[in-house]
Amino acid sequence: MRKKPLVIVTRKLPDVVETRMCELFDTRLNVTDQPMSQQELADALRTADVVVPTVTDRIDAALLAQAGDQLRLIANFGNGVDNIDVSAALARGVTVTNTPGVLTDDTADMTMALILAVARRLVAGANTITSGEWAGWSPTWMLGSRITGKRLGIVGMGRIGQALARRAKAFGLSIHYHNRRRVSGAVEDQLEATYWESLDQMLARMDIVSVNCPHTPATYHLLSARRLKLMRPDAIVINTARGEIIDENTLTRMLEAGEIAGAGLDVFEHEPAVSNKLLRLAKAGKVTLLPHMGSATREGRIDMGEKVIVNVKAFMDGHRPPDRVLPNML
Ligand code: 8YV
Repeated sequence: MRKKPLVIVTRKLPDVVETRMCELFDTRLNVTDQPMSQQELADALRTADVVVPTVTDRIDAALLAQAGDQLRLIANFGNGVDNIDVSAALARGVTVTNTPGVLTDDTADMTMALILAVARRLVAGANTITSGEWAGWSPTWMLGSRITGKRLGIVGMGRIGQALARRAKAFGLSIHYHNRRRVSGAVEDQLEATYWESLDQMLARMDIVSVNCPHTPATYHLLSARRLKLMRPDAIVINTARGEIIDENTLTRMLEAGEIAGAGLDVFEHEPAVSNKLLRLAKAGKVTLLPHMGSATREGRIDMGEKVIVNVKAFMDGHRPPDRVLPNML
């Protein structure tokens, strides 16, 4: 009988996913869920046929240079692959797959939740109750901003951007977007979305800006200091994509100075570190911060695991895995 492939999983996955993986493959799990050190990752790349990493594992070119010839597949548990130097992997003949599609709705829901949380001061309001500070209703207290009728600028109109647009449209926001490629007329019509070829021009006119593009070398600090300064002082910024897409230092300074009204951030430039300045802004009720939970639903994490299994199984059976990451996606 053919030997089962050795699959090393770097973090704890949902039980049903781990059980199925153990049935199908010679699987090494991480029962403690402690993130692997770079040394442990290097050992995994030297031993396994397949490595299943997550966003917390940095698999860069230097690490890949230490991989053994037996390594054939990196099946990322996650949609974004900025934790992996995909070009270096492909150059070594290692296939990379991800888990697109199954976390679209959950991430779009969380983006909408952050828009509402920031505009309507959800966390600050809830905190007045738990801190015992609430002395009763008043006509001019805890006022936020209405979102109905406001302009939402979506940076990145892929699956998640479009899912956000559908939700936001139902909330009465007008939909604007910037994307590398303009989406089809049918999609634009359905979403009643206005395309902005110039990101600069769009940013200058939006009430709410949401980042929904992948982090690639081309999108690193896409919302640079220069671009952030184009935004209106009463605008808010939402990011459920990757921290690196926004110049976080500049955003923080502008929030402190009142040059941007608020922010809802689920991701940070140096995760899991969050700067003291952002923490102070959160305490002051100017920003809502979440610990990278955009896709964190039980259902989503099982679906992501199933995608990983399908990719590994297809690859090991000699087929093309459905979610290969190709150079033109980077
Ligand atoms: C995941 C994500 O939690 O899939 C992604 O790109 O950002 C998250 O929703 C994480 O990446 C899992 O590795």
